[in-house]
Amino acid sequence: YRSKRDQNVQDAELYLKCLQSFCIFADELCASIVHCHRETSQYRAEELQALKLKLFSREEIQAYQSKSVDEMWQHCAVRLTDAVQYVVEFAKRIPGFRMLNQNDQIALLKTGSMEVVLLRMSRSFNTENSTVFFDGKFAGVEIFKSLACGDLIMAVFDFAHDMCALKLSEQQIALFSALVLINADRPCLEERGKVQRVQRSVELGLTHILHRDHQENLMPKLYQRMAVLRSLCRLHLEKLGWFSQRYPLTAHSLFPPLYKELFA
Ligand code: CLR
Repeated sequence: YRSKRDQNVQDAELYLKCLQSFCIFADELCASIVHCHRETSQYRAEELQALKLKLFSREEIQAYQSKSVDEMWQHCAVRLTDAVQYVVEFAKRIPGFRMLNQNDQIALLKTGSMEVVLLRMSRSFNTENSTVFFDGKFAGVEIFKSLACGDLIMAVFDFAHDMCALKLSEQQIALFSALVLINADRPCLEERGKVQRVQRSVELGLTHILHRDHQENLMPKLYQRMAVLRSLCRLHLEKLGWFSQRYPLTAHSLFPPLYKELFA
């Protein structure tokens, strides 16, 4: 009886040790992903908070609305590519991402970078008046009128609104962004198993901080949002296809190379 009891005590100790080292691992992983997110977030949360009252004037809005379709597309493609560049930098700094082979890194960025940009948009979004930080001030949907893709813009704004309602912390956004990027279900992966292992560790990290924040109930909601992100990006690609057909010259020679490389 005694030896059985000793065995149980030993097992329990071992279990606690494992749990402890797992928590240290998860803590370190989270801390490093949060750090990468902070370093590459383009605008700091406090900075955005301070700019909230800077809105475009009626004249400025009219100036955007009277741009031609291809002029406004080009303008937005440049802004979008800026934002994508920060996401690429974020990805490159995630410890697990660097361990993947180059082709898989590119495949993940091709499908995930736009999703993370849209996820990050919720940080730059003011729900009180449904405006987003764009070109140095806060802009409503009407600014994007001349893009001629109102349905995409509405869907993107709705998504930002819904994301804000979850009131995620910067740490939760960081881990969620990493999970959106490192997704073993993406097409064209060469070493899917490796991606899956990295994905699992990020998932564990996210679970860990949600547990710590007593917000485990967020997990299913975040998975729902991932599906919405995927459909938004499909819509973005559809619109881009439509645009390139109509304005092949702009799409071919005036869009930023990175934008073309990732989305065309
Ligand atoms: C995302 C978070 C970044 C800053 C940033 C820069 C450009 C913004 C982007 C955010 C959100 C989406 C955005 C974009 C410019 C144009 C684009 C508002 C806030 C809209 C959705 C139009 C897309 C047009 C394409 C079809 C060309 O830190």
